Amino acid sequence: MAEITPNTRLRVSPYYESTLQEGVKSFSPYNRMLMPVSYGNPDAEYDRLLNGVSQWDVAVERQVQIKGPDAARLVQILCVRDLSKIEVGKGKYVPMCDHRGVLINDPVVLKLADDHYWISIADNPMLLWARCIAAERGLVADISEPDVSPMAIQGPKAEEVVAAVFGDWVRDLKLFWFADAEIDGIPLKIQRSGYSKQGGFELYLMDGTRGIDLWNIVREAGQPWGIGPGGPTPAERIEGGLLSFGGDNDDNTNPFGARLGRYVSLDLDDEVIGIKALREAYERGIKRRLMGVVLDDQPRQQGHWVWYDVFQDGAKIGSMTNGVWSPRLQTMIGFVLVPSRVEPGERVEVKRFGRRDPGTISDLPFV
Ligand code: THG
Repeated sequence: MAEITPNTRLRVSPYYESTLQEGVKSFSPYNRMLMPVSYGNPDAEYDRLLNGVSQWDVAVERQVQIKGPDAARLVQILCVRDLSKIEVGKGKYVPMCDHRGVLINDPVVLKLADDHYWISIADNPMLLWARCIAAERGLVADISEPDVSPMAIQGPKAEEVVAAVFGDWVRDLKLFWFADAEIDGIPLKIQRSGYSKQGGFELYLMDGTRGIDLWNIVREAGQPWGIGPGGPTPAERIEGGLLSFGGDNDDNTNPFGARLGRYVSLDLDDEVIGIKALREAYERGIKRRLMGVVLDDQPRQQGHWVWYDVFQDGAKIGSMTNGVWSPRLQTMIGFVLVPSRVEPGERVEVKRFGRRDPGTISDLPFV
């Protein structure tokens, strides 16, 4: 097997050595970094996430820091969800669009101060985008990448572990609320967040030289609850209906089609990028949207990550954007991008491996 060489074009996470020690078996490229996605035992990793606690290197959730007199205005121009009422110490899940209203990111936005924000991004180069927009609009803000590397602690026992390390106060954090903390001189922010439906926290490490130390502290503290390594878990997030930006959308998908319509504020000022296009798209009606599909009687198969053609009554109507064995449904499931007229319960066929496998459209989430 050939190897990939991390370098300045493929940045290594501060937790990289720890993940190697834990026996990471598979990485996925994301924001020009490597995200650990498996440690070789997918069933154990899924089980820890659903029933225990799992420790994830998600430093690929890179931060775009926006600071300065026009910071709040710039962040709102970049995001199609109303952020005017967000308070310091809180965050929101927010779609970002281009001028056509096409989804170009779905970050968590954190407000650190009235003139200071972090945009915790999915896979797309939003630092360039933010700088470009700020310059073109003549806005005064410093836009940079701070030394910040999130680690996620996910699962029903995550709160026990994080409280054991940092104190019971973390239990009072509501979804996307965050606060400063320190352990062994390591500066960080703790937020109730994470890319799973099982609940948990993210520790935003603010000193990249201390990644291994932080990893070990959490690992040690988590022993009583059987903590172990993991990463964003396709089966769990697909069952739970979470969007994987870049995987489940294409260059024509708007937030409505990606099922993020509830995070769009259509009455925002026209200066917000994409909002005019979204108002028009909403008026016209949503052409295509993500739904679920449950395939009939399929044996457990390897997840597949190419888009497969979806047929109805012999005609191609859309694409299956992901597919995975569902431990909770005990069959193969996935998302499909199909015309909005297609309703739950309708029958379709998915062309995979040269066959057409029948399945039934389902609403999301699956569970
Ligand atoms: N954490 C942080 N940054 C991130 C992610 C993260 N950046 C990239 C990527 N993940 C962005 N995608 C998501 C997708 C879903 C959620 C968060 C980030 C999420 N959704 C909840 C849900 O759908 O149930 C809650 C959304 C709400 O209703 O407000 O949490 O994971 N730091």
